[in-house]
Amino acid sequence: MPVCIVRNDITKMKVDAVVNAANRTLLGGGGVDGAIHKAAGPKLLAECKTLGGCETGGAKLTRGYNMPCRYIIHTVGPIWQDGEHGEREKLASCYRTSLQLAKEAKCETVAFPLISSGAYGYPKDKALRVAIDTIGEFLAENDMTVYIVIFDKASYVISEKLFKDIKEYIDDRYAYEHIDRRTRSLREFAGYPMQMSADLKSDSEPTLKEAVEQLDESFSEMLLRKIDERKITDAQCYKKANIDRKLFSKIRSDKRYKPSKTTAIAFAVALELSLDETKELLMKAGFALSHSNKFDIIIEYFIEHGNYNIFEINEALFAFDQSLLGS
Ligand code: AR6
Repeated sequence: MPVCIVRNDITKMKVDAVVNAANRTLLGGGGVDGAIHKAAGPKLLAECKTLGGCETGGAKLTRGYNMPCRYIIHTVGPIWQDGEHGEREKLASCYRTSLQLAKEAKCETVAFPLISSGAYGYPKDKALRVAIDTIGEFLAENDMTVYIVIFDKASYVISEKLFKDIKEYIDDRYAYEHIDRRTRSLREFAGYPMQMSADLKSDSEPTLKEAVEQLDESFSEMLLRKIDERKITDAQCYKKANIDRKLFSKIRSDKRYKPSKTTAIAFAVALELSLDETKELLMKAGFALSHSNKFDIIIEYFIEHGNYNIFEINEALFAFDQSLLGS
């Protein structure tokens, strides 16, 4: 997946380059910086001493030494004051400069910590937004897999308001599901045939017969048709879906390709499908959206709110400990 948020210790990441949240001296410190120097060993400090420091928003590259990565990219984030002192631009520059260095060093995989969000005090939700937006802009033009590594046990990094909104949405839908289950047992008891979809409230859901008829068009065919209808290019679609090019080519060339559920939803989001169209596309891949799991309800929340920003959706999924969208 081109951008992936993971919970891990960054010193354990097996990637081409790990980014370090350093200070202007580049001579080590606490937090991630301390952990990276400890894991890489004393030769890292020896190389850092030759670099002559680094300005805020800049980045410098060293070898990885005892770390599992080939390179360490040391970047210096801004110290948060009040958000009115150019903090955002300086932080975005850290991501841009580091990614540029990684590209020049021919790295295919890079892992970032949430720069500035520890000792430098940048609010975590805002820091994550800058990371995701800036990495997203870079990936629109470049092929690379970028991990954002979150270390803390803190349950969420999205804004409290969004977290609360989604939580309420989930709670409401879970309640519906209980009614649904009751309705379903009553229907079964009364001898009504079961429908294919998990959501029995809507009369517009296809019957089994209709569903079988819809098998005529496969997932891959429907996807390609929708791309044409939306008048977007393949690349615009798979990039917006956070899917890598190789996987997209596989889907394009294999009419009967069976994607994972997260991949199928990622395409629905990239194509900005309505909820009904999303369900249709999912059905072609053998999946449904149900109210009995949080993942599905979160997806529904974003589609219902017309928010098709896959990175924002992934932030929310991450905050609720769910699988992320993409390949
Ligand atoms: N893996 C991933 N993330 C981590 C790890 C780890 N092993 N350890 C901490 N974090 P910080 P800054 C998270 O303070 O705010 C240093 O002393 C942490 O929870 O490391 O840019 C430097 O020398 C937080 O979310 O970096 C500078 O003086 C994020 O990494 C100063 O701190 C960044 O926290 C830089 O401050």
